[in-house]
Amino acid sequence: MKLYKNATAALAGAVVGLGMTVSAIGATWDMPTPYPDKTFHTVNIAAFADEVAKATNGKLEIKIHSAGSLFKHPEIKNAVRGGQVPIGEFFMSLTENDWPIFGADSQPFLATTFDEAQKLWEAQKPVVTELLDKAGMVPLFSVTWPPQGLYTKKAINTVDDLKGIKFRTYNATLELFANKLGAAPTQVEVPDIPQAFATGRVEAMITSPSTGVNSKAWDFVTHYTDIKAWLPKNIVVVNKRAFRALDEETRQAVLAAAAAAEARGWEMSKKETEEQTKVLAENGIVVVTPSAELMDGLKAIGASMLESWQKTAGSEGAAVLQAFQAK
Ligand code: PCA
Repeated sequence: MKLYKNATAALAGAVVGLGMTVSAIGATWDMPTPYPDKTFHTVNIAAFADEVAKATNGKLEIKIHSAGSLFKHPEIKNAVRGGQVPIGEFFMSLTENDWPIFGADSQPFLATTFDEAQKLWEAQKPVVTELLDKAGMVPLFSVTWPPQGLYTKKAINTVDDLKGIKFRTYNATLELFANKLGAAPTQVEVPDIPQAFATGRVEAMITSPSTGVNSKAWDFVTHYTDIKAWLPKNIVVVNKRAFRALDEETRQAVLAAAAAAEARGWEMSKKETEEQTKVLAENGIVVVTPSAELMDGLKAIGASMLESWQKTAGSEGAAVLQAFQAK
């Protein structure tokens, strides 16, 4: 049960399912997110929540529960879908087993620059919106992570150097990639990365400079190879019924704050790329430009994976790829 902000609200208040409190004064939305507070995505969402509160004069408050503290990351999508919480954030490609289109941004070497990532998002957006709509959700905004690089305990010159290594993964596509490399994949959520390395469950990972810095990667790896493999995104979605329950003015305020958050988030991500790569180097990690041989090997695997993804993603996948390539 919630604590009301004041007695008036308590008298007029009603709890409308877990995670949403409504009163004469306004509503409070509980928002689960998967990543720790210092993550730039979480910082951006905090700014979004502030903006919504200001624009609505406190009529809609969004209370962030970061780092999987309210719902574990893999449960967030269904928590929003089922109305247990009105709003939430998740890693888009985590849902790719249900919705292959959500995994387009994690296909190795399909979109490897911010510009391409933006075009891919524009191509995905109509299909993503439709799929979410059918599931009773509305997308609010999506922000990319910086390009994904390779963290290891030794120099990696060819794909063969990755054989047999215990590899931290975060979605089905990365798991497949690791398997194709001959590495041994294990799924680990971001808050658990340091411990997974410390206990030897994993020895290498592919992730952004941001997540490398947030997890203090210098404590457990020595090399960062800047392979710019893909730019995966997070998405913030809202439950359709909860959204419709807002008055028109509040809805418009949420949409305006969401548009601002998307633009701001992409800029933050660009800035992070350079700044956080520098922080890795400052803390003693050897930042490496990948060899042509390594990149050829990785890209060959990526090409075969894209082929099988196209089969799984069917006509929707073809439409997204076509729209992406047309841009
Ligand atoms: N950090 C998140 C997703 C992609 C990224 O850069 C992670 O490592 O799980």
